[in-house]
Amino acid sequence: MTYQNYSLKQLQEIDAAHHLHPFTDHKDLRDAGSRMITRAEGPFVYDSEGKQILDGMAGLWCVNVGYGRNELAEAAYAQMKELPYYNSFFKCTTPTPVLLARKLAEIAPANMNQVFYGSSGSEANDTALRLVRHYWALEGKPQKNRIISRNWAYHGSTITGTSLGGMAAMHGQLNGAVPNIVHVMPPYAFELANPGESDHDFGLRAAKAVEDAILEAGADNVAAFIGEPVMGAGGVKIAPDSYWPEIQRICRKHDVLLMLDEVITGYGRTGEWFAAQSLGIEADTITTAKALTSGYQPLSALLVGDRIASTLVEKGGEFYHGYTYSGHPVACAVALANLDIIENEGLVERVREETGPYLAKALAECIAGHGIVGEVRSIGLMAAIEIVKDKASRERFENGGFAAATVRDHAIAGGMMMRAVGDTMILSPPLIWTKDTIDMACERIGKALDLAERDLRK
Ligand code: PXG
Repeated sequence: MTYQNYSLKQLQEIDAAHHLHPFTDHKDLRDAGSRMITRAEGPFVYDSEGKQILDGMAGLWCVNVGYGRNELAEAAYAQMKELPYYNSFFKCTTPTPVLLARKLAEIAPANMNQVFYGSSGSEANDTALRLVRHYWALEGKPQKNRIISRNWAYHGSTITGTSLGGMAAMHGQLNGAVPNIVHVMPPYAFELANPGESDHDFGLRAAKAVEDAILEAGADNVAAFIGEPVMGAGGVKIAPDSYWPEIQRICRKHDVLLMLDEVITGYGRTGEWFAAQSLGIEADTITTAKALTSGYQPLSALLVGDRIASTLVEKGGEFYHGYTYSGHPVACAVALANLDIIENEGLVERVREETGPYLAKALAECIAGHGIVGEVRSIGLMAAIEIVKDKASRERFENGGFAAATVRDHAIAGGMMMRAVGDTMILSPPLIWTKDTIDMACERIGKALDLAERDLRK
Protein backbone atom coordinates (compact mmCIF):
# COMPACT_ATOMS: atom_id res chain seq x y z
CA MET A 1 0.00 0.00 0.00
CA THR A 2 1.48 3.35 -0.95
CA TYR A 3 0.72 6.77 0.45
CA GLN A 4 -0.81 7.86 -2.88
CA ASN A 5 -3.95 5.97 -1.85
CA TYR A 6 -4.52 8.50 0.91
CA SER A 7 -5.74 12.07 0.74
CA LEU A 8 -3.77 14.78 2.55
CA LYS A 9 -6.55 15.03 5.10
CA GLN A 10 -6.45 11.29 5.81
CA LEU A 11 -2.68 11.36 6.23
CA GLN A 12 -2.95 14.34 8.58
CA GLU A 13 -5.53 12.50 10.66
CA ILE A 14 -3.35 9.40 10.93
CA ASP A 15 -0.37 11.63 11.71
CA ALA A 16 -2.30 13.32 14.52
CA ALA A 17 -3.50 9.98 15.88
CA HIS A 18 -0.16 8.18 15.99
CA HIS A 19 2.91 10.30 15.27
CA LEU A 20 4.69 12.41 17.89
CA HIS A 21 6.95 14.79 15.96
CA PRO A 22 10.33 16.07 17.18
CA PHE A 23 10.51 19.60 18.67
CA THR A 24 6.79 20.17 18.30
CA ASP A 25 3.93 21.59 20.34
CA HIS A 26 1.53 18.73 19.75
CA LYS A 27 -1.55 20.68 20.68
CA ASP A 28 -0.62 23.30 18.12
CA LEU A 29 0.14 20.73 15.43
CA ARG A 30 -3.21 19.04 15.84
CA ASP A 31 -4.97 22.33 15.16
CA ALA A 32 -2.89 23.14 12.08
CA GLY A 33 -2.13 19.72 10.54
CA SER A 34 1.27 18.81 9.10
CA ARG A 35 2.67 19.92 5.80
CA MET A 36 3.31 16.67 3.94
CA ILE A 37 6.46 16.66 1.81
CA THR A 38 6.17 13.80 -0.64
CA ARG A 39 8.98 14.07 -3.15
CA ALA A 40 12.02 16.11 -4.11
CA GLU A 41 14.32 16.70 -7.06
CA GLY A 42 17.54 18.73 -7.28
CA PRO A 43 17.12 21.84 -5.09
CA PHE A 44 13.31 21.56 -4.80
CA VAL A 45 10.94 19.70 -2.50
CA TYR A 46 7.26 19.14 -3.35
CA ASP A 47 4.36 18.82 -0.96
CA SER A 48 1.34 16.56 -1.28
CA GLU A 49 -0.55 19.32 -3.09
CA GLY A 50 2.17 19.51 -5.73
CA LYS A 51 3.55 22.83 -4.48
CA GLN A 52 7.21 23.31 -5.42
CA ILE A 53 9.40 24.78 -2.67
CA LEU A 54 13.05 25.84 -3.04
CA ASP A 55 14.77 24.13 -0.13
CA GLY A 56 16.91 26.76 1.58
CA MET A 57 17.67 24.38 4.46
CA ALA A 58 18.98 21.29 2.61
CA GLY A 59 16.40 19.22 4.48
CA LEU A 60 17.72 19.96 7.95
CA TRP A 61 21.24 21.17 7.13
CA CYS A 62 22.11 17.86 5.51
CA VAL A 63 21.18 17.27 1.84
CA ASN A 64 24.38 18.80 0.48
CA VAL A 65 24.28 17.03 -2.92
CA GLY A 66 20.60 17.82 -3.45
CA TYR A 67 17.73 15.45 -4.06
CA GLY A 68 17.18 12.66 -6.57
CA ARG A 69 20.73 11.26 -6.70
CA ASN A 70 20.42 7.83 -8.28
CA GLU A 71 24.04 6.99 -7.42
CA LEU A 72 23.17 7.05 -3.73
CA ALA A 73 20.05 4.91 -4.14
CA GLU A 74 22.06 2.45 -6.22
CA ALA A 75 24.89 2.29 -3.68
CA ALA A 76 22.36 1.46 -0.95
CA TYR A 77 20.57 -1.11 -3.10
CA ALA A 78 23.76 -2.90 -4.12
CA GLN A 79 25.03 -3.02 -0.53
CA MET A 80 21.69 -4.21 0.82
CA LYS A 81 21.63 -7.08 -1.64
CA GLU A 82 25.20 -8.15 -0.89
CA LEU A 83 25.28 -7.56 2.87
CA PRO A 84 22.51 -5.47 4.46
CA TYR A 85 24.02 -5.60 7.93
CA TYR A 86 26.82 -6.97 9.96
CA ASN A 87 28.35 -5.48 13.08
CA SER A 88 31.79 -4.10 13.86
CA PHE A 89 31.94 -5.61 17.37
CA PHE A 90 33.95 -8.64 18.53
CA LYS A 91 36.89 -8.10 16.17
CA CYS A 92 34.63 -8.16 13.08
CA THR A 93 33.75 -5.49 10.58
CA THR A 94 32.60 -5.09 6.97
CA PRO A 95 34.36 -3.45 4.00
CA THR A 96 32.46 -0.16 3.59
CA PRO A 97 33.15 1.35 7.06
CA VAL A 98 36.81 0.46 6.59
CA LEU A 99 37.06 2.20 3.22
CA LEU A 100 35.05 5.15 4.47
CA ALA A 101 37.35 5.55 7.48
CA ARG A 102 40.36 5.79 5.17
CA LYS A 103 38.53 8.30 2.96
CA LEU A 104 37.62 10.44 5.97
CA ALA A 105 41.23 10.41 7.19
CA GLU A 106 42.23 11.60 3.71
CA ILE A 107 39.92 14.63 3.64
CA ALA A 108 40.11 15.48 7.37
CA PRO A 109 42.72 17.77 8.93
CA ALA A 110 46.16 16.11 9.02
CA ASN A 111 46.06 15.03 12.68
CA MET A 112 42.72 13.20 12.27
CA ASN A 113 43.24 9.58 11.28
CA GLN A 114 40.68 7.52 13.22
CA VAL A 115 36.91 7.36 13.03
CA PHE A 116 34.18 6.12 15.41
CA TYR A 117 30.75 5.61 13.82
CA GLY A 118 27.21 6.16 15.06
CA SER A 119 23.89 6.94 13.44
CA SER A 120 23.35 10.55 14.51
CA GLY A 121 25.11 13.68 15.63
CA SER A 122 23.75 13.18 19.14
CA GLU A 123 25.26 9.71 19.33
CA ALA A 124 28.57 10.97 18.00
CA ASN A 125 28.69 13.65 20.70
CA ASP A 126 27.93 11.04 23.32
CA THR A 127 30.91 9.11 21.98
CA ALA A 128 33.02 12.27 21.97
CA LEU A 129 32.27 13.07 25.61
CA ARG A 130 32.93 9.51 26.75
CA LEU A 131 36.10 9.28 24.72
CA VAL A 132 37.54 12.56 25.99
CA ARG A 133 36.88 11.64 29.63
CA HIS A 134 38.25 8.15 28.99
CA TYR A 135 41.37 9.72 27.49
CA TRP A 136 42.12 11.71 30.63
CA ALA A 137 41.42 8.69 32.81
CA LEU A 138 43.91 6.67 30.74
CA GLU A 139 46.39 9.50 31.18
CA GLY A 140 46.00 9.14 34.94
CA LYS A 141 43.92 12.30 35.37
CA PRO A 142 40.34 11.10 35.89
CA GLN A 143 39.48 14.33 37.71
CA LYS A 144 40.25 16.33 34.52
CA ASN A 145 36.71 15.83 33.30
CA ARG A 146 34.91 19.17 33.14
CA ILE A 147 33.63 20.28 29.74
CA ILE A 148 33.23 23.93 28.78
CA SER A 149 30.54 24.69 26.24
CA ARG A 150 28.53 27.76 25.28
CA ASN A 151 25.06 29.18 25.66
CA TRP A 152 22.99 28.69 22.47
CA ALA A 153 25.19 25.75 21.42
CA TYR A 154 23.34 22.84 19.86
CA HIS A 155 24.97 19.45 20.31
CA GLY A 156 21.96 17.16 19.93
CA SER A 157 18.88 16.06 21.76
CA THR A 158 19.87 13.01 23.80
CA ILE A 159 20.64 13.67 27.46
CA THR A 160 24.31 14.09 26.58
CA GLY A 161 23.56 16.27 23.56
CA THR A 162 21.21 18.46 25.56
CA SER A 163 23.69 18.71 28.46
CA LEU A 164 26.53 19.68 26.15
CA GLY A 165 24.26 22.11 24.32
CA GLY A 166 23.35 25.47 25.72
CA MET A 167 19.68 25.75 24.81
CA ALA A 168 17.85 27.10 27.86
CA ALA A 169 14.45 25.67 26.91
CA MET A 170 15.90 22.19 26.45
CA HIS A 171 17.75 22.37 29.77
CA GLY A 172 14.47 23.43 31.37
CA GLN A 173 12.98 20.02 30.57
CA LEU A 174 16.13 18.00 31.34
CA ASN A 175 15.61 17.46 35.04
CA GLY A 176 19.15 16.23 35.58
CA ALA A 177 21.95 17.05 33.15
CA VAL A 178 25.18 15.12 32.65
CA PRO A 179 27.34 16.49 35.47
CA ASN A 180 30.30 18.82 35.16
CA ILE A 181 29.45 20.67 31.97
CA VAL A 182 29.47 24.49 32.14
CA HIS A 183 28.38 27.07 29.59
CA VAL A 184 29.86 30.45 28.77
CA MET A 185 28.89 33.30 26.43
CA PRO A 186 28.89 32.62 22.65
CA PRO A 187 30.76 34.83 20.17
CA TYR A 188 27.56 36.57 19.01
CA ALA A 189 28.55 40.14 18.34
CA PHE A 190 25.19 41.26 16.94
CA GLU A 191 23.56 41.05 20.38
CA LEU A 192 26.41 40.78 22.84
CA ALA A 193 29.08 43.26 21.71
CA ASN A 194 29.21 46.44 23.81
CA PRO A 195 28.45 49.76 22.12
CA GLY A 196 31.59 50.83 20.28
CA GLU A 197 33.38 47.49 20.85
CA SER A 198 35.09 46.26 17.68
CA ASP A 199 34.39 42.77 16.37
CA HIS A 200 38.02 41.94 17.06
CA ASP A 201 37.85 43.00 20.70
CA PHE A 202 34.52 41.31 21.19
CA GLY A 203 35.93 38.04 19.80
CA LEU A 204 38.79 38.19 22.30
CA ARG A 205 36.37 38.93 25.14
CA ALA A 206 34.17 35.97 24.19
CA ALA A 207 37.26 33.72 24.10
CA LYS A 208 38.35 35.07 27.47
CA ALA A 209 35.07 33.78 28.92
CA VAL A 210 36.38 30.28 28.10
CA GLU A 211 39.70 30.96 29.79
CA ASP A 212 37.93 32.39 32.84
CA ALA A 213 35.89 29.17 33.10
CA ILE A 214 39.10 27.12 32.89
CA LEU A 215 40.77 29.19 35.58
CA GLU A 216 37.72 29.04 37.80
CA ALA A 217 37.64 25.23 37.69
CA GLY A 218 41.42 24.87 37.68
CA ALA A 219 42.97 23.61 34.45
CA ASP A 220 43.64 20.22 36.09
CA ASN A 221 39.89 19.72 36.27
CA VAL A 222 39.02 20.72 32.70
CA ALA A 223 38.95 18.02 30.01
CA ALA A 224 37.86 19.95 26.95
CA PHE A 225 36.14 22.87 25.32
CA ILE A 226 33.41 21.98 22.81
CA GLY A 227 32.07 24.29 20.13
CA GLU A 228 30.46 24.45 16.71
CA PRO A 229 32.88 26.39 14.45
CA VAL A 230 29.77 28.30 13.34
CA MET A 231 26.76 27.91 15.61
CA GLY A 232 24.03 26.47 13.41
CA ALA A 233 20.74 25.76 15.15
CA GLY A 234 21.54 28.63 17.53
CA GLY A 235 21.18 31.05 14.60
CA VAL A 236 24.22 30.87 12.28
CA LYS A 237 26.34 32.79 14.75
CA ILE A 238 29.68 33.41 13.05
CA ALA A 239 32.54 34.22 15.41
CA PRO A 240 34.75 37.27 14.77
CA ASP A 241 38.12 36.35 13.18
CA SER A 242 39.91 36.85 16.48
CA TYR A 243 37.88 34.21 18.35
CA TRP A 244 39.01 30.75 17.18
CA PRO A 245 42.78 31.40 17.11
CA GLU A 246 42.45 32.68 20.66
CA ILE A 247 40.42 29.62 21.69
CA GLN A 248 43.15 27.42 20.21
CA ARG A 249 45.83 29.33 22.12
CA ILE A 250 43.89 29.10 25.39
CA CYS A 251 43.24 25.37 25.01
CA ARG A 252 46.92 24.68 24.29
CA LYS A 253 48.11 26.87 27.15
CA HIS A 254 45.96 25.02 29.69
CA ASP A 255 46.24 21.57 28.08
CA VAL A 256 42.50 21.46 27.46
CA LEU A 257 41.31 19.35 24.51
CA LEU A 258 39.44 21.04 21.67
CA MET A 259 36.26 19.31 20.52
CA LEU A 260 34.68 20.72 17.37
CA ASP A 261 31.10 19.89 16.49
CA GLU A 262 30.93 20.01 12.69
CA VAL A 263 27.60 18.22 12.33
CA ILE A 264 26.41 21.21 10.29
CA THR A 265 29.66 22.72 9.03
CA GLY A 266 31.23 19.45 7.84
CA TYR A 267 31.46 18.24 4.23
CA GLY A 268 31.79 21.45 2.30
CA ARG A 269 29.33 23.86 3.91
CA THR A 270 31.94 26.55 4.65
CA GLY A 271 33.98 26.09 1.47
CA GLU A 272 36.43 23.51 2.85
CA TRP A 273 35.72 19.88 3.70
CA PHE A 274 35.63 20.94 7.35
CA ALA A 275 35.30 24.37 8.96
CA ALA A 276 38.40 23.55 11.03
CA GLN A 277 40.28 23.95 7.74
CA SER A 278 38.45 27.21 6.90
CA LEU A 279 39.37 28.58 10.32
CA GLY A 280 42.86 27.09 10.45
CA ILE A 281 42.39 25.36 13.80
CA GLU A 282 43.51 21.96 14.99
CA ALA A 283 41.04 19.93 17.02
CA ASP A 284 41.22 16.72 19.06
CA THR A 285 37.78 15.49 18.02
CA ILE A 286 35.48 16.55 15.20
CA THR A 287 31.87 15.43 15.34
CA THR A 288 30.28 14.89 11.92
CA ALA A 289 26.95 13.49 10.67
CA LYS A 290 24.22 14.94 8.41
CA ALA A 291 25.97 15.72 5.08
CA LEU A 292 28.29 12.72 5.46
CA THR A 293 25.54 10.90 3.56
CA SER A 294 23.71 14.06 2.45
CA GLY A 295 20.95 12.74 4.74
CA TYR A 296 20.22 9.78 2.44
CA GLN A 297 21.08 7.43 5.32
CA PRO A 298 21.52 8.08 9.05
CA LEU A 299 25.23 8.04 9.81
CA SER A 300 27.69 9.90 12.01
CA ALA A 301 31.44 9.78 12.20
CA LEU A 302 33.41 11.12 15.13
CA LEU A 303 36.85 12.00 13.77
CA VAL A 304 39.43 11.32 16.44
CA GLY A 305 42.77 13.11 16.56
CA ASP A 306 46.12 11.34 16.89
CA ARG A 307 46.67 12.46 20.47
CA ILE A 308 43.57 10.68 21.80
CA ALA A 309 43.84 7.75 19.38
CA SER A 310 47.43 6.93 20.27
CA THR A 311 46.69 6.89 24.01
CA LEU A 312 43.65 4.69 23.38
CA VAL A 313 45.74 2.23 21.38
CA GLU A 314 48.94 2.35 23.43
CA LYS A 315 47.33 2.08 26.88
CA GLY A 316 44.86 -0.54 25.66
CA GLY A 317 41.91 -1.82 27.70
CA GLU A 318 38.40 -2.00 26.32
CA PHE A 319 36.49 1.22 25.63
CA TYR A 320 33.03 0.05 26.71
CA HIS A 321 31.03 1.93 24.12
CA GLY A 322 29.41 1.36 20.72
CA TYR A 323 26.13 1.10 18.89
CA THR A 324 24.45 -1.74 16.97
CA TYR A 325 24.71 0.42 13.88
CA SER A 326 28.30 1.67 14.40
CA GLY A 327 29.74 1.31 10.91
CA HIS A 328 26.47 0.27 9.26
CA PRO A 329 27.51 -1.16 5.86
CA VAL A 330 24.64 0.41 3.89
CA ALA A 331 25.02 3.85 5.46
CA CYS A 332 28.78 3.72 4.86
CA ALA A 333 28.29 2.67 1.22
CA VAL A 334 26.02 5.67 0.72
CA ALA A 335 28.55 7.95 2.44
CA LEU A 336 31.31 6.77 0.08
CA ALA A 337 29.10 7.45 -2.95
CA ASN A 338 28.10 10.83 -1.50
CA LEU A 339 31.71 11.91 -0.93
CA ASP A 340 32.47 10.82 -4.51
CA ILE A 341 29.76 13.15 -5.78
CA ILE A 342 30.99 16.07 -3.68
CA GLU A 343 34.51 15.46 -4.95
CA ASN A 344 33.73 14.74 -8.61
CA GLU A 345 31.46 17.76 -8.95
CA GLY A 346 33.92 20.02 -7.12
CA LEU A 347 31.19 21.17 -4.74
CA VAL A 348 33.60 22.23 -1.98
CA GLU A 349 35.60 24.41 -4.36
CA ARG A 350 32.40 25.75 -5.90
CA VAL A 351 31.22 26.95 -2.49
CA ARG A 352 34.62 28.44 -1.68
CA GLU A 353 35.26 30.19 -4.97
CA GLU A 354 31.89 30.83 -6.57
CA THR A 355 28.62 30.34 -4.72
CA GLY A 356 29.79 31.30 -1.22
CA PRO A 357 31.12 34.71 -2.29
CA TYR A 358 28.11 35.17 -4.60
CA LEU A 359 25.65 34.47 -1.77
CA ALA A 360 27.45 36.98 0.47
CA LYS A 361 27.26 39.60 -2.28
CA ALA A 362 23.61 38.87 -3.10
CA LEU A 363 22.60 39.14 0.56
CA ALA A 364 24.51 42.40 0.95
CA GLU A 365 23.05 43.89 -2.23
CA CYS A 366 19.47 42.58 -2.17
CA ILE A 367 18.59 41.85 1.46
CA ALA A 368 20.74 43.91 3.84
CA GLY A 369 19.07 47.20 2.90
CA HIS A 370 15.55 45.97 3.67
CA GLY A 371 13.61 47.93 6.30
CA ILE A 372 13.35 45.08 8.80
CA VAL A 373 16.84 43.63 8.33
CA GLY A 374 19.42 44.51 10.99
CA GLU A 375 22.31 42.44 9.65
CA VAL A 376 23.14 39.77 7.09
CA ARG A 377 26.11 37.45 7.53
CA SER A 378 27.33 34.31 5.83
CA ILE A 379 30.18 31.89 5.51
CA GLY A 380 30.21 29.55 2.53
CA LEU A 381 26.60 28.48 1.97
CA MET A 382 25.40 29.21 5.49
CA ALA A 383 23.71 32.52 6.22
CA ALA A 384 21.68 34.51 8.72
CA ILE A 385 19.36 37.48 8.35
CA GLU A 386 18.57 39.37 11.57
CA ILE A 387 15.02 40.71 11.70
CA VAL A 388 14.62 44.01 13.56
CA LYS A 389 12.03 46.71 14.04
CA ASP A 390 14.58 49.50 13.89
CA LYS A 391 17.65 49.19 11.69
CA ALA A 392 19.72 51.82 13.47
CA SER A 393 19.16 50.77 17.08
CA ARG A 394 18.65 47.05 16.28
CA GLU A 395 15.55 47.09 18.45
CA ARG A 396 13.57 43.91 17.88
CA PHE A 397 9.85 43.58 17.26
CA GLU A 398 7.64 42.69 20.25
CA ASN A 399 6.90 39.00 21.00
CA GLY A 400 10.38 37.59 20.47
CA GLY A 401 10.41 35.19 17.54
CA PHE A 402 7.09 36.30 16.09
CA ALA A 403 8.64 38.60 13.47
CA ALA A 404 10.96 35.97 12.01
CA ALA A 405 8.18 33.38 12.12
CA THR A 406 6.08 35.83 10.07
CA VAL A 407 8.87 36.14 7.50
CA ARG A 408 9.26 32.37 7.42
CA ASP A 409 5.55 31.77 6.85
CA HIS A 410 5.51 34.21 3.94
CA ALA A 411 8.69 32.66 2.57
CA ILE A 412 7.27 29.15 2.58
CA ALA A 413 3.98 30.34 1.07
CA GLY A 414 6.07 31.98 -1.66
CA GLY A 415 8.00 28.78 -2.40
CA MET A 416 11.07 29.38 -0.23
CA MET A 417 11.84 26.97 2.62
CA MET A 418 13.70 28.74 5.44
CA ARG A 419 14.09 28.37 9.21
CA ALA A 420 13.56 30.98 11.86
CA VAL A 421 15.62 30.80 15.07
CA GLY A 422 14.30 33.41 17.47
CA ASP A 423 14.34 36.54 15.33
CA THR A 424 17.05 35.28 13.01
CA MET A 425 16.29 33.81 9.57
CA ILE A 426 18.56 30.99 8.52
CA LEU A 427 19.74 29.67 5.15
CA SER A 428 21.78 26.50 4.66
CA PRO A 429 20.99 25.25 1.15
CA PRO A 430 22.26 22.26 -0.81
CA LEU A 431 25.75 22.86 -2.19
CA ILE A 432 24.42 22.29 -5.71
CA TRP A 433 22.88 25.75 -5.68
CA THR A 434 24.09 27.89 -8.58
CA LYS A 435 24.21 31.67 -8.93
CA ASP A 436 20.78 31.45 -10.57
CA THR A 437 19.38 29.53 -7.61
CA ILE A 438 20.80 32.16 -5.27
CA ASP A 439 19.12 34.90 -7.33
CA MET A 440 15.83 33.01 -7.17
CA ALA A 441 16.18 32.62 -3.39
CA CYS A 442 16.98 36.30 -2.85
CA GLU A 443 13.98 37.35 -4.88
CA ARG A 444 11.68 35.10 -2.86
CA ILE A 445 13.21 36.16 0.46
CA GLY A 446 12.86 39.82 -0.54
CA LYS A 447 9.15 39.31 -1.24
CA ALA A 448 8.67 37.52 2.07
CA LEU A 449 10.38 40.41 3.88
CA ASP A 450 8.09 42.92 2.12
CA LEU A 451 4.95 41.02 3.09
CA ALA A 452 6.18 40.47 6.65
CA GLU A 453 7.03 44.15 7.07
CA ARG A 454 3.53 45.08 5.91
CA ASP A 455 2.03 42.72 8.53
CA LEU A 456 4.42 43.65 11.32
CA ARG A 457 4.05 47.42 10.93
CA LYS A 458 0.24 47.33 10.81
N1 PXG B 1 25.49 18.85 16.69
C1 PXG B 1 25.09 19.86 15.90
C2 PXG B 1 26.01 21.02 15.68
C3 PXG B 1 23.85 19.81 15.27
O1 PXG B 1 23.46 20.83 14.49
C4 PXG B 1 23.47 17.68 16.33
C5 PXG B 1 24.73 17.78 16.91
C6 PXG B 1 22.67 16.47 16.61
O2 PXG B 1 22.56 15.66 15.50
P1 PXG B 1 21.33 14.61 15.38
O3 PXG B 1 21.68 13.85 14.17
O4 PXG B 1 21.36 13.79 16.62
O5 PXG B 1 20.07 15.42 15.28
C7 PXG B 1 23.02 18.69 15.48
C8 PXG B 1 21.67 18.57 14.85
C9 PXG B 1 17.45 22.92 13.79
C10 PXG B 1 17.96 21.54 14.01
O6 PXG B 1 16.33 23.19 14.20
C11 PXG B 1 19.31 21.28 14.01
C12 PXG B 1 19.76 19.99 14.26
C13 PXG B 1 18.86 18.99 14.50
C14 PXG B 1 17.50 19.25 14.49
C15 PXG B 1 17.04 20.53 14.27
O7 PXG B 1 18.16 23.75 13.24
N2 PXG B 1 21.11 19.78 14.33
